[in-house]
Amino acid sequence: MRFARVTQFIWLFPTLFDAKFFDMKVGWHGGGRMKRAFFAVLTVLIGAVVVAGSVLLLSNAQAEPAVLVAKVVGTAQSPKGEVPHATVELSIYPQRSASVPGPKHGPGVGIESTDWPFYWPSTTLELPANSLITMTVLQYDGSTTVWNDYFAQVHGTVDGTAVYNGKVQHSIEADNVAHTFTLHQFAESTQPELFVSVPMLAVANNAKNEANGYPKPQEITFSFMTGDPGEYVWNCEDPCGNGYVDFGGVMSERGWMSGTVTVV
Ligand SMILES: [Cu+2]
Repeated sequence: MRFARVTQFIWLFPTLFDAKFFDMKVGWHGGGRMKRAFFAVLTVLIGAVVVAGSVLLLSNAQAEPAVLVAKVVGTAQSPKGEVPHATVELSIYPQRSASVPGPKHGPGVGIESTDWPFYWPSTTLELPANSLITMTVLQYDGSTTVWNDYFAQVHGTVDGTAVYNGKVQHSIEADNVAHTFTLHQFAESTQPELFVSVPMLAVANNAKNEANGYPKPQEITFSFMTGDPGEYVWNCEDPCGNGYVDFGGVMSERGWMSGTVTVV
């Protein structure tokens, strides 16, 4: 939309820069060569400003937190033998605070965005290929009942389980889900299929806040295997946004409840 606004004005430039039009309006009668040079420089300068402005507007609209690169910590035994082992640490906060500034953008989220939950410090993840990935999530938010019990179950991890505060489980109660980490994408011929979905256990809605302004978090750990390089997306499948059945707002916002996973 913003880009369209810029392009609406581009057609005006030939009229404005037409020498006759310019002479007529401001009565400038310099030498022909000088005039051509002047308009050539002016056109290039305005073109540069238009391009720079468009790039700025577009990149701002799609602004993303910095890429969070998984940390390779050694090797691990996996169903595929000994492979690199990498870890990723994320948190889920119910709202921003002085200690957790949260995402800086959010088109469509608006000024109310301070009260919306988000994954932190980034939703743009980069994982090593053909590796065992262990994700640890500190989850500080309360529950919003998941619409589909499937997303209260653990899918796609190494043994189909996740560890909740030290306890190994295949699922949690549907009304005790705060969010999900659901990694997916249609498999294309150039990349393997990768599907992982883990429900994030909710903090009790009456839990007291600690000194940092958040309640004691739930700790969720799970491991899965990556295959060859590929581009994937992930999102939360627990309705924590607004709009139609609460799947709007932050649910569809990268930097909040949606993101990308690049396997390299
Ligand atoms: Cu969510």
